[in-house]
Amino acid sequence: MSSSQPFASSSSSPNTRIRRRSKFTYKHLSTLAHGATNCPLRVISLIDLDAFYAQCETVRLGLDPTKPLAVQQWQGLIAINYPARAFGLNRHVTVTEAKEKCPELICQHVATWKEGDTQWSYSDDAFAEIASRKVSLDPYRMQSRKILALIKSFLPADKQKVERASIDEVFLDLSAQVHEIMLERYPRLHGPPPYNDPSEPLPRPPTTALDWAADALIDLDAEQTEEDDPDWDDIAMLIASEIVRDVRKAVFDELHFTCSAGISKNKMLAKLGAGHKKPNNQTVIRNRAVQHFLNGYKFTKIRNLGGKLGDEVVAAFNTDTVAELLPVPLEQLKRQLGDDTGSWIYNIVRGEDHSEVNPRTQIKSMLSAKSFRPSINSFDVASKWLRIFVADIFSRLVEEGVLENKRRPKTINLHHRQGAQTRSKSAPIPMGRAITEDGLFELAKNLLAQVVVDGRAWPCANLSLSVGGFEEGVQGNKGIGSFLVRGEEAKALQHQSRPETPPPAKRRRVDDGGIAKFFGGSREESREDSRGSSIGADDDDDNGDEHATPVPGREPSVPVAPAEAESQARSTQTKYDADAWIFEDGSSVQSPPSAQPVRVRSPMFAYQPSQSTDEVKQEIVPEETYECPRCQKRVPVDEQAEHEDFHFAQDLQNEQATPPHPPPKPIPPSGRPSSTEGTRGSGSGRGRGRGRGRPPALASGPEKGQKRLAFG
Ligand code: TTP
Ligand code: CA
Ligand code: CA
Repeated sequence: MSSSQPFASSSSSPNTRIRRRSKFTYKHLSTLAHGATNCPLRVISLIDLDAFYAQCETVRLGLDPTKPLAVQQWQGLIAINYPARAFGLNRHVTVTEAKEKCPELICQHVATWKEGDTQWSYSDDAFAEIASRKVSLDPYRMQSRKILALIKSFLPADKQKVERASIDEVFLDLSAQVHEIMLERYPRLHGPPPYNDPSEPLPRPPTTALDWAADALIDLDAEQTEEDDPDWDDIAMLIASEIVRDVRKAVFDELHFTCSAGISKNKMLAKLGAGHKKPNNQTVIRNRAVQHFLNGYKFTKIRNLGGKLGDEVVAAFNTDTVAELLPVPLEQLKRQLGDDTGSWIYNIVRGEDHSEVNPRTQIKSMLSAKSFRPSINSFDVASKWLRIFVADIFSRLVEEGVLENKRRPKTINLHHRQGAQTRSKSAPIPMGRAITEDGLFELAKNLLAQVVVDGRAWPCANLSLSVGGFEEGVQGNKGIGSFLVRGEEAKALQHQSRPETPPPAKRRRVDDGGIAKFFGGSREESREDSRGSSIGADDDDDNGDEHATPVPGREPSVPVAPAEAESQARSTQTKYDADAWIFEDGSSVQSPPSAQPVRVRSPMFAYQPSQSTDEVKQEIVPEETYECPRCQKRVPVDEQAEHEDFHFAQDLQNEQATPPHPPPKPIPPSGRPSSTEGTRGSGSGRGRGRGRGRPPALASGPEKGQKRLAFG
């Protein structure tokens, strides 16, 4: 499909004689300078690292890059370098199968945190210790950041637009830089336009052959010929391809990574182009080659069409190819897919995509998780994992500038899975003081304590901790006052490392966003439910807004399982959507479904008075019980451990939520509690009656998960 045939210098071609004027105007040229998304001269590139994790390991270990290497995670392979791919290896083979096919294969296991560790490390035994270890992607993130920094340093500071699209991909909008170079090379373009009219066409470019060097050039559309003289869009692509070639060379020379790139008029085409010829190649899709290029594709390979939406379109039109979707009229697409989505698809299969390269893509949440096989059974063990999650998240927060107070998360969330039930607890991260690792750990333990207080915490099959609701640091106008921090808390700014949590009554007011985040948490929880077998994944994600430009008329696609699948690493592969992970779409977590009535749900999170002794008295005394020495209640023998955990949790909470401040007032059942109290959660619902000596249940209602069904 590609050829590197250069343009012929063809001033004598009949076509040229007819078309002496450029298709483009002075106005078009000036919009190029501003990177306007509707500029017909626009140039976008996607750079994607080849076999990224595998290259990271090769570089880290100083190995010969021509030797076959795969990155192992437990018994699966998650990245395979190109020399190994030559043996027919892919992500669907196990380590054993891979070694049979390629005996000299180097299998490097990913770095892991070991239970109780405060730092990840590489270990030869990691693959056998799935129960006590958790995968760390830090080494790859570190390389990713280095590469990104290098790319940015290579491009002119005032003309660059760089969007990190995933751990190993960046989009570049090269329009402004290309514009500058065009004016340097072709001073005639400086104008002014004839009659001072910007809608006048530009002069034709010189008819010299364009040197595409080693680029893979996509063949032109049927009605176009290479004999046609180039127009300014071809020149713009050529200049962009030179820039990208230089960037790739710098990445290789300085960091020893190879990458592939696509260069075209928009993000969608650039992304397809990057995957067109790998490894270590760049593919140029000129405007005159777009339809020819796209016709050969299944639309399910197009960005945003890899998942559910793509499946819907396939089902609706009984085809998965671009070529067969082209004849479908716009009206029919709209009728079957809705106006917005229909128009979007109509344009996409014609190569039209006006989404912006968004340099402000920022992390919205960070998550660290582990599935336990076998399940874990005590607060103690769970705390050790929380310690790891916190260390993991904290190191990412540091990278995010939390120490300098550049950005900080507002909430911390814990998801806990026991059998089929997942429970989530959430709390605000106190403002007005620095976020510390110890402080986060205390908050996390407190959330776990709330789960334990609810009862039925063990055995636990999955724990995940996340922080979210990032906002800019408290600076300038957005001062302390705007957070309603009281005097003594304001003073605490000077005692930045105090980890303890102020009691709810004096916490910063949590805005609607607080509750929204909490709802968000619920949705994330259901997202996990929908993951099926991939629930078992270790997870350690930074969620940004990869889908900054979601498909119109659609909820952003639900993120799919990230890299760290455990034993079923392979099963996640089928669910993987290159657009939707690492920087998965965060918005399903961020935006609450407006239909869900905050007011009705709030009482579930209400702070409960610590003693509601009436209810406790109603407990049923089962036969095999023991008397708890602390509360003199009779507890079923088989629940002794859980009951002790309950006291432990309660102590912990008391420790964290006692004076200097007085405890908050109980919320009257009919009253609408403040959202601060709400997020404090049902975990404080001590003293409720659930019988059999268990920690009593929330007087105001069932578990959050059950209640949610009523509105879901
Ligand atoms: P990709 O860019 O999809 O793949 P790749 O870089 O390994 O190979 P290619 O040359 O084809 O681009 O993913 C980037 C990294 O993400 C990859 O090196 C490992 C990780 N990853 C997973 O852990 N699980 C997956 O299912 C996929 C697809 C990638
Ligand atoms: Ca890649
Ligand atoms: Ca990639």
